[in-house]
Amino acid sequence: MRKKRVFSGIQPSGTLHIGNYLGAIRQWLVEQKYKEGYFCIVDMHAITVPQDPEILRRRVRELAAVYLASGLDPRYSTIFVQSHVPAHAEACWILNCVTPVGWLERMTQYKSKAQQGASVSAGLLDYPVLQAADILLYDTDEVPVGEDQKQHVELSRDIAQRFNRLYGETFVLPEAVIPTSGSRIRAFNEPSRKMSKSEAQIRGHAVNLIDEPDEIRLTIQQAVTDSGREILFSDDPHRAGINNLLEVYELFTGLDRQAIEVHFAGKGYGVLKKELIEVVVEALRPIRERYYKLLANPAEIDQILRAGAEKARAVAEPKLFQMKKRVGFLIT
Ligand code: AQP
Repeated sequence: MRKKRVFSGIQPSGTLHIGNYLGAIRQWLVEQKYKEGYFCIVDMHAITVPQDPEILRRRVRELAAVYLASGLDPRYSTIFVQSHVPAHAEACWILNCVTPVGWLERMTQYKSKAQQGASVSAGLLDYPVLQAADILLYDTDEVPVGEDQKQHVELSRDIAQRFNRLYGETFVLPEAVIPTSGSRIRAFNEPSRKMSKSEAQIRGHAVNLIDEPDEIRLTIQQAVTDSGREILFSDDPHRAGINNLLEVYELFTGLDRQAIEVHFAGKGYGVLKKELIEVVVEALRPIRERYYKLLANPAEIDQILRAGAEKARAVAEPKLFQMKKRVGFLIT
């Protein structure tokens, strides 16, 4: 029986925060030995909004270092850069031609980003079709992502179904795998919103994966909570700040919710913040240390990315060939 195929990716569009780790990367590590994982650095997605070329190039390597430092092991998982596998762009074009524009205009991420930007690129509208190409080229079964990506993965399924109906069975229908806890880590300075890479440099917004202990301390100490006293998990939007701190505590300690509530019974928010700081500092220390060691040797990172792209191409190209045949391209 073939191993379960897993595909996921992150844009090299900023510094990674604990939301990216808890919502996505942490899940990638689950059973990586027993699954066939493809983990992509989606630089083509990153340029759907303006990027500084030199900074983008640097961030691609940094993101590769984060993947590796977090525990992705190239012996089991394929780590590669999206633009190194041209099949993604070609497949995207073919899928564009079976995707109604109305499907794309309904995407909430597009709508909110289009409102923010002065000029909206065609690439931004097309973002989810490129994502569908990423996923479908690998006959992906599972797509481990945070909650904000659920709609895009569902669209990938819709596009796959439409292509299969028009041209015959070609694609596996992927499933989004969204963690029950940690799927939407909130901004520490504004708990009504999600923690976001593009805002991670705003003071107090996020704990970044490579933050120094002092930065982690400051961000958590200043985290916005409410005027209540009880330390309990809750869906109440007015208590989103405290719930967010508890979720981060839960995920980094691995304790169950009831044990956490018992532990903090009768204690104040200050105690929770103090303990959370210790937990997060210790959890991120080994990742930060490995990250800087890896970055000191960029040639080794590049070699891992080259080998990853070769492995990815070996899977993506035959699939693209099949797509081309199905739609009627002449193969000479
Ligand atoms: N706050 C979050 N909580 C849980 N998971 C999250 N993800 C992102 N934010 C959270 C998940 O991380 C993966 C990478 O997504 P991304 O590259 O789109 O990251 P981002 O932080 O959302 O980046 P940007 O550039 O700042 O995008 P916008 O502006 O759209 O927020 C995905 O699996 C995502 O679900």
